[in-house]
Amino acid sequence: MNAAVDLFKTDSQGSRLEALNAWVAEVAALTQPDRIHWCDGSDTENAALVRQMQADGSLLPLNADTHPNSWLHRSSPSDVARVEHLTFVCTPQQEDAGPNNHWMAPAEAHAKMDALFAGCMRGRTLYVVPYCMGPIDSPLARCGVEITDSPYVVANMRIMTRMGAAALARIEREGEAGGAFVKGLHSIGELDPDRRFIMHFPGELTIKSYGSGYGGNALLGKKCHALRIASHQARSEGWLAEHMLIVGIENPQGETHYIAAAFPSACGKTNLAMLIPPEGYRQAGWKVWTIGDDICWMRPGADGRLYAINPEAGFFGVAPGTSQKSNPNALASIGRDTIFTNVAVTEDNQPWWEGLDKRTPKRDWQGRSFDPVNGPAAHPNSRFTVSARQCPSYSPRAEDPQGVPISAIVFGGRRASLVPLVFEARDWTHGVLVGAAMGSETTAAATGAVGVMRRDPMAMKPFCGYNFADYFAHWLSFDQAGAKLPKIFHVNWFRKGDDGQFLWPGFGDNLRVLEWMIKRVKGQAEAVETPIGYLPDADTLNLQDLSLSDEARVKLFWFDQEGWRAEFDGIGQFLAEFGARTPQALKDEQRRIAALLAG
Ligand code: GTP
Ligand code: SPV
Ligand code: MN
Repeated sequence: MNAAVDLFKTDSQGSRLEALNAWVAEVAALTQPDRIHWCDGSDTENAALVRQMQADGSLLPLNADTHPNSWLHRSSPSDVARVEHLTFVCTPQQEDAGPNNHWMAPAEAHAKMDALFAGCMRGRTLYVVPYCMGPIDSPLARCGVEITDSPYVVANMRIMTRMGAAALARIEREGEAGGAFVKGLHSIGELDPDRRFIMHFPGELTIKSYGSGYGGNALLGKKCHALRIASHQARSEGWLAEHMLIVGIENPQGETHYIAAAFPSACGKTNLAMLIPPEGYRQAGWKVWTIGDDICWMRPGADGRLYAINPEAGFFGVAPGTSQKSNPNALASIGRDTIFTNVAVTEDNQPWWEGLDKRTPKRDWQGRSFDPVNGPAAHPNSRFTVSARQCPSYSPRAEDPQGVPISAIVFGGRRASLVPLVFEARDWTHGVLVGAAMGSETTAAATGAVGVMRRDPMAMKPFCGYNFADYFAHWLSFDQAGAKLPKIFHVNWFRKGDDGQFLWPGFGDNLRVLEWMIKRVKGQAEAVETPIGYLPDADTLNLQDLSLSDEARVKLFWFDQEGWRAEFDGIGQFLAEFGARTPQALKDEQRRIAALLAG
């Protein structure tokens, strides 16, 4: 073992892999922890961590009768969401990060971060967290090691990834064969928003995150590795790392189609991934299988189709709005062995959030006695962390090392007006434009204003680790001879009527839209051709047993030429922001449709 590590009390022998030991030693020398703990992911280790967090108050036990082995964590009130303005992609050339990312030169970023990390773990334990994104035996999976001083992060990483001894063994095997693992260094620091940065060094497969303990800022396997670093790796290796759920739809004939869907944060991925079919569909024998709810890694298989895995092993889901009615599978998943972050609690110490039920909570997310003048009881970005295995609809195919074949890719956002319920892209190039042109109203998943419409290509605005123009080109490059690519669709569950209410019931009823897509994939449904793509005609989408208003029946299926003309001006301006790097094929596609709309 490396000599520098011996300066500290360690409770294991470290790794067989010299490169890993050397990195841990280097980080320990910088951060000066009192102890080093190599995580094995065992139940014993987790129980000890939980005991320790209970003792220091960072985990509060919830009602053990209703929610066995479940915990509440209250984060620092100024640390409740991803911080996009403090998130950087550090490439040697700024153009490689693109206008879609905040950029800092690597040397400057390292210097800034190393100054923050210097001595920051004094009095703390440094945890070495080996993890694998994807099934341990999958060729599509990739490994990383997160070093953190937060036991809460360790406990969450254990649920969200394949963490511990098996991951370490794969890292050692791959390392000895010359392969690399992603290095993520994290400290909660002082949880000071003025001393908080999330830095990515894609060329070095390195992440440095300081000053936050929350979600995507701190669980480095998730957005930092599986999207920002992985998107960069995927580009050079010929695959895609996407902010997408993966769901399997089994029809009454027993045939399952897998659909991958990209919606921005807090726009319905978890809900669609765990959908419960409407009554009539259930009786007819439709089933829904959850593969993943947030991230999808896909690559072309030998047969030309795209095969996808969920790199995660758990769900870090939005709590507010989750109810027996909206998402019974999520509710069934979180009845035990769950970590809740920033939810409220009831009189008898059960977790509670807005939209759960009619009870009045006793304490809000900050532990104050609940008073509506202080705002919602649960923070709008409060979350549950739970193993995917606890989800009743979790698909056995989620553990398939080869992944599942994707029949359709869906893009969508929150659009109160203009955008119809569903339309289909003409071909792959048009589909890439549909993804690139996505817009959505912002949500509480990131700090900043809520409800502001912004362009969020492929739901990757906060997560693409390189220039969007190159990313669009990478997407276009999959259209090759022999490729059997999925059809591409766009949906909008969030269209509002004149009264400001949603026109579409959403949730389980979204299956009606997925059924239409599958029929289109099989060449079995009619559609109306418009300049923006194919729309269902009102009788090919099954609206049986739905009480839709007349306004909904019109607006959900309406192509508003006038409105789309203005939208395409906006899309043209957006693509122009990426200058000469924007692929010509994408600009041509935008112009072709704009010309049709003008006619
Ligand atoms: P991230 O985990 O942040 O990436 O979010 P997500 O995309 O998984 O979003 P999620 O499924 O957690 O939904 C976020 C919010 O949207 C919740 O409050 C849901 O109740 C609401 N929502 C989800 N699906 C629908 C829908 O079909 N219609 C409507 N009206 N609301 C929905
Ligand atoms: C998102 O914001 O898209 C999330 C939550 O899934 S976080 O893990 O914080 O990124
Ligand atoms: Mn997400």
